[in-house]
Amino acid sequence: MSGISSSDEQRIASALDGLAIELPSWGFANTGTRFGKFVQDGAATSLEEKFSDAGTVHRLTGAAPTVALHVLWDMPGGVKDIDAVRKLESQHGVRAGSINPNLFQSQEYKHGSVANPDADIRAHAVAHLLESVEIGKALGGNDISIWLADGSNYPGTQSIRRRIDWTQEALSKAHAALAPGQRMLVEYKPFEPAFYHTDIGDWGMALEFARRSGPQAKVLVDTGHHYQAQNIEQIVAWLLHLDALGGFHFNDRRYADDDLTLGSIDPYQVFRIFCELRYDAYRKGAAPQIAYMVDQSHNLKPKMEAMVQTVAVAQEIYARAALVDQEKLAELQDRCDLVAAEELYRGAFWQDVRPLVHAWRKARGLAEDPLEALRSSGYVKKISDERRSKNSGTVTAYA
Ligand code: PSV
Ligand code: MN
Repeated sequence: MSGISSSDEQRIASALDGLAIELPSWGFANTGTRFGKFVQDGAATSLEEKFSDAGTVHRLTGAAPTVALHVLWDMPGGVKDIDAVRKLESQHGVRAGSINPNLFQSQEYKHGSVANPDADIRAHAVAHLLESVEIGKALGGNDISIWLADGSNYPGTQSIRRRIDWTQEALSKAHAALAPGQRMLVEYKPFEPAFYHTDIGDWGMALEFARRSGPQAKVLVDTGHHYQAQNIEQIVAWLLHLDALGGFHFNDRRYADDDLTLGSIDPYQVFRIFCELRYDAYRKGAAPQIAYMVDQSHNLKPKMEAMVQTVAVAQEIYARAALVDQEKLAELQDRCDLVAAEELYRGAFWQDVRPLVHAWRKARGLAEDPLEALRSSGYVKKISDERRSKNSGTVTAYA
C-alpha cells in the first residue's frame, strides 16, 4: 500500500486490538423518528433478541463485546431482571455494558425528573438513578450513563438556577452510591425535547456537574448533541486534558441529533476525534479509559447491516487515525510548517486502510468482510421469519 510501512501496520493492528465498540440494545429495535417508524420484520422485540443480534455482530466483527442497556426498555423489572441478563450474556457471548437510566418517558416527568420542581417527583427520579447504580454494580461494576431530558420550553417558566441545585443534588447522590471503580457518565445535549433551556446543555455544564459529583463521574460526548459548526474534537481534547472524558455516543448528523450511522455524513470529523484520542494515548503512554458506544436509530437502513457497518467504519477510521505519526506531526507543528502538517494529517485520512483492516480480521479468525459475512449467513432471513408476526402491527409514533 502506498506509503504504509510495516511499523504502520503494527500500529494499526495494536490500535484495532484495543478498540471495543459498545452497541445500543435500542439500535436493534423498532425505533424511528417522532413522525413514525418503518417496521422491519427482523427488528428485535425482546431483550433476548437484542442480545442475539448484538452477539451476532460481535461474532462477525470481533469488536463489539458489550451491549448498552436502557433500564426501562430492557429491564423493566429493575434489579429483579439481573439473573435474566446474566443468562443472556452467557448464551450470546456479549456482556451487558453501560446502564442507561430512563428519566424521560414517564408522565410525571413532564416538567423534569431530577430537576422537577416537585420534590416527590425528584425523589422518584433519584430512586430510579440509585436502582440503575445497583443494576450496574450487580452486573460487574458497569458504567451508569445518564442523560436527562430535563429543561423548559419557554423563558421565565422555570428557574434555571434552582434546577442546577436539584440536578447536582441528584447526581451527587448517585455518585455516592457507586461501587469503587464504577463510573457515572454525564451526557449533555443543547436541545430536544426541551427547546428553550436544557438543564445539562453543553460540555461545560456536564463537566461541572461531574466534577462536583466526584472523581468517578466523567463526561459523555454524544456526537449528535452539538450546535452546527461546533468543534467537537476540541471539546474532546479539553476533556482528555482534564481527565474528564468517560465515553462517547457515536452517530452522525447533517442537521441536528439525526442519529445516522457513524461517519456517513462527515467521516473526517470522526477521524479528527479519533486523532485526539490517539494523541492522548501517545502523550500519556497509555490509552485513556473511554467507553466507545454507539447511539443510533436505524429508521431506514436494515438494522443488523447498519450495526455491522458502524463497527467496520469505526475500525477503518480508527486505523487511519493510528497512521498519524505523532512525533513527526509535532515536529511540523513546532516549525509551523502548516501545509506539511496538514498534509501529514489529511494524508492519513485519505489512505485506504481497508486491506489492512481485512488482514487484521483474517489474522484473528474473523470474516474479512463482516457485512458480506452477515449477508451470506442467512441470519437476517432467519430472524425476519421468526419475528415477522411479532413485528406486524407495531407501528407507533416515536415518543
Ligand atoms: C438522547 O438523545 C440520547 O442521546 C440519550 O443518550 C438517550 O439515552 C438515547 O438518546 C436514546 O434515547
Ligand atoms: Mn446519546
